[in-house]
Amino acid sequence: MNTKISTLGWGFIIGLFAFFSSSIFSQANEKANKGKVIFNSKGCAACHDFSADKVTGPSLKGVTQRVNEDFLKKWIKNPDEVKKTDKYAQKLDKKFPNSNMLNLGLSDEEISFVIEYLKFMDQSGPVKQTFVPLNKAQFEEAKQIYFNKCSGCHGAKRWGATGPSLLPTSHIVSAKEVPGGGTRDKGTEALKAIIWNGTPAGMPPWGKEGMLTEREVDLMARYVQMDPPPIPKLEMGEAKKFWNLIVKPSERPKEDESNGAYKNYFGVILRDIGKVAIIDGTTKKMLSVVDSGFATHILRSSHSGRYFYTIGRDGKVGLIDLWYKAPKLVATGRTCWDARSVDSSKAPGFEDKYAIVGCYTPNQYWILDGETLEPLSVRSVADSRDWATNNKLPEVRVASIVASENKPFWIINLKESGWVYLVYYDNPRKPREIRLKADNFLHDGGWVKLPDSNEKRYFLVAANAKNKMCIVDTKEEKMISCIDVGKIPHPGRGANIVDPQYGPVYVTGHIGDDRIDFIGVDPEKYPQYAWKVVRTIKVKSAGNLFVKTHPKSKHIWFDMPLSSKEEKGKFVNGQVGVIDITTGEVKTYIQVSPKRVVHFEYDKAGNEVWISGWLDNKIYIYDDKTLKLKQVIKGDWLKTPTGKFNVTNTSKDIY
Ligand code: DHE
Repeated sequence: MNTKISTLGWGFIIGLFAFFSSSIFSQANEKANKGKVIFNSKGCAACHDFSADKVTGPSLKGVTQRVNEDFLKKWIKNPDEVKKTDKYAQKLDKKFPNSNMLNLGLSDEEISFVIEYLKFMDQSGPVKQTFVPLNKAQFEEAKQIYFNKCSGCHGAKRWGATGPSLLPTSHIVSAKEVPGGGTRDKGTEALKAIIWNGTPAGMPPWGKEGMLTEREVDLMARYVQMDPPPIPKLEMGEAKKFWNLIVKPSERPKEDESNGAYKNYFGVILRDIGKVAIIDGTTKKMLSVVDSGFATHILRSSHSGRYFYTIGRDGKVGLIDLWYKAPKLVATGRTCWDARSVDSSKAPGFEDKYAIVGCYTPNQYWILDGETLEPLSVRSVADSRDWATNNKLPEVRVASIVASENKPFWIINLKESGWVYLVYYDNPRKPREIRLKADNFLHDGGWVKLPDSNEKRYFLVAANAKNKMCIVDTKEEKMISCIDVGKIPHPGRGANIVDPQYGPVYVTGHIGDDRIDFIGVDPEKYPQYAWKVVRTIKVKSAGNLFVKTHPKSKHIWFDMPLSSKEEKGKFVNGQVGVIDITTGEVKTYIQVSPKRVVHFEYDKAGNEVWISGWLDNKIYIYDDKTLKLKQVIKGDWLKTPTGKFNVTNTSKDIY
């Protein structure tokens, strides 16, 4: 037999080999490509890349050579299970305390694609990311989008807070405290995927949900790889120019024209049009719509309930007088470029007298006259150093503020530095501060209300990126402790109930965890449970923002607006859950809307629960007893409702 192979024959064999190997290669490539899509879209890229370790997670460069494939499969499939026994996994957990490897619910096939991608990345050379910088006009546009949508979580200077740092290169201010950084290492494609799809840790799916277009996502992915712009000052002279007293107190109604109806009014934020609607909670009629600043954030009531204070994300503050038949804006001002909090003075002798505005930027707070909004004094908090390390910080924002009903002070919570200040306002032009150490990234919180007392003594605030709740004793003016809860606690103002087993508890949900935690809050009658998580209820999804109850109710309502979980191709963020206080279990889930719903408020009597259809421009009113839908409020004026504030519940801190 002639074993000689002709040149033509060799050519054929080589061709055949090339065909098979290229098709094997392209199959592998195809799998790796699918893996890349999963890696970017399911949130892996939020914590990992292929350059250096991040504070959020290890570099994955060389991972398929460091650990075997079997481990990788099990680890990606169910990290919590692996962590129970595997020493390597436990070591990883300790090394990266700012993040938990999450169970992303991937199928075996999806996991195999991700591993193919990891192998592919291991075989390729060092990753060099490049990006196309924005031109001036694009930069300005992106700067505005960043301010509108991103800076709250990631910081005006992009050093990170609730969300990771978005600086072009890694920066660590105080060891673990500022996670992430190094957007240039991540690269445009991974950043676009994260912005588009969101992450399981609570970043909303901005693109997928239609809140940013594809073009805007691309702009943002490139913007965060460029250096952040500087932030200008806003001082007394300028604030005085912004101040506008529309109706002097002496020219306002001498008597309540609503005949007491205002006590059941709701102030509803119409977020995207920068307005607030006042709705009569009894007749459900809209009474007026007033301007209130860009993406208005919250409302607070004065102690008497006569006035609503509004605060816009652009730092515009407003005063609405509810004694008018059609409630009216009577004063406005602007004291910050960026703000989230406002409150009124509530101590005896100071009712309705002063207001405070906390700024995100510049890092300061203002005391204003409560009936005119005239700026009285401003105090910088930029010098507040890290509570633990005493390091100077690039940014210190004023987060939540609450007013004491006993003593003339507000509690203000400094986000980045982790300090709580009790700001005495009895001398408002020279406020006195008592400073208490808590923990970093203080955000929202509320009062503890014990069933048999009207005294509000303890205040709980979330140190959200530290996964803690911190407890302030305002009587003793001291910090009790900061306790571990689930990932990224977000109580809103929280919920106070009496648990059948553990006595009085304060309830918080979590942005980054599918759990609702109950914290024991009665050190006198239930000392064994005080300041401990006594009950954890597993819920359908992470991404909770608000919980709510009422002293008359047997229910706690919780939403999931930041959930990126899908059921049958639909987000669950249109659902809310209801916990039965008597059993400590989830009683039911209610599909309120096909689209995202957020925030609850009870009416004055505690019979109805109002829920905002954020994206479908409706307010859904449920009967709290039967859990049945009672009424839907809609109208041309009702656009993107978010927070809702009942006058009685807000002025008296009932939650
Ligand atoms: Fe809020 C409360 C900050 C995003 C709706 N929010 C608060 C408080 C702070 C805060 C500090 C507590 C104020 C207080 O008690 O004095 N919120 C931030 C952010 O930094 C963040 C994470 C991002 C941002 O860019 O602003 C943010 N908040 C949101 C939203 O996306 C929400 C759902 C709708 C919106 O406004 O865009 C939203 N936040 C609210 C509401 C409250 C709130 C309704 C008041 C809850 C209450 O019942 O009192």
